[in-house]
Amino acid sequence: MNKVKDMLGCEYPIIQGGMANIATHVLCAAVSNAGGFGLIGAGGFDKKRVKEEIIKTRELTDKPFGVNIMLMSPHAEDLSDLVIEENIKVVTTGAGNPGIYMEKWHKAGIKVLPVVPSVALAKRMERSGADAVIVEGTEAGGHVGELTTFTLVPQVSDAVNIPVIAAGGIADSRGFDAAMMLGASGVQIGTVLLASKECPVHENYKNKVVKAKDTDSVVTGRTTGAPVRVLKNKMSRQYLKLQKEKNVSLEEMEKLTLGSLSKAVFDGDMDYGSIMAGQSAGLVKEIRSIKEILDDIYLNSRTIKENL
Ligand code: TUI
Repeated sequence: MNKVKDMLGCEYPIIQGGMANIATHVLCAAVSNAGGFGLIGAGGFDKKRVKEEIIKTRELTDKPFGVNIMLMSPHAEDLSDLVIEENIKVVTTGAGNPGIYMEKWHKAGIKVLPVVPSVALAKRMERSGADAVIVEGTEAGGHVGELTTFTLVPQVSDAVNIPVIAAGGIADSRGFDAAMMLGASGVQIGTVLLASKECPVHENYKNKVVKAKDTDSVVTGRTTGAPVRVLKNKMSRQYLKLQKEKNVSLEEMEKLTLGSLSKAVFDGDMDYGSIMAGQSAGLVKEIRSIKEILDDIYLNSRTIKENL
């Protein structure tokens, strides 16, 4: 018995990260079809686009899947209605507090799994009625908190009574096992999925993840209040340089990052694109199918094989 598998109705307690611009119906359906729990990453998409993604996902899989809502998006409110209208059963959230939507989502029978970067927020989410928390360490890619997965997961596990799903730095069965030992009932993965055959990112992005070594990621924006982990390139170096200079406006910083995720994802611009990826890129050595990746994590896990 596993609380996460039971709650989500999937074969493996492995859920896919939200991954703005990347987690479309293609990735979502591939993860769900491989036994994990796929999600459409709404990112900055509007209601119409996310609805199309939901429809297309349903054409590709009859397995359960969910929607990730990035709460900094200007469309978050619209999307909070869309998931009800479209009879979505699981919502994960990122980059904010989903408290204001919790009641209507629960009335609609939606399970709510917020991503949290601290014990305080995990406790607040439990009080607001969250069904589980996704505890994300700073090893993760994209928008991150300060604490590591290794220290945060056991602290949150001690502090809440709802299931804990560990995220940040997990790319293989060793990470999965470590997370389970720290008190998690499941994991969320993102970076390792970037290097999959099915992932709809530019080949340059996939190859950059495969080539990355342990020290190749960096967090930009820690001092401006928008910390984002990316793989190092000209853009990240320029950003960090500007960050150190006095009298550089936030607008100027934003100009640099504006549209930069799309540049990396769609155009394969590895110099000026924002290559969001986590520290686990250093663990990713080849491009595999999603099925191979999920089987490698779950079927090689000692906690599963030896029933620990
Ligand atoms: O959300 C993520 N990762 C993301 S979102 C994203 S899209 C983006 N693009 C450009 C700039 C910024 C974002 C890319 N990656 N992960 C989940 C996550 N949530 N990490 C940290 C948090 C978080 C932070 C603060 C969750 C809640 C929170 O609450 C603050 C409060 O109390 O309201």
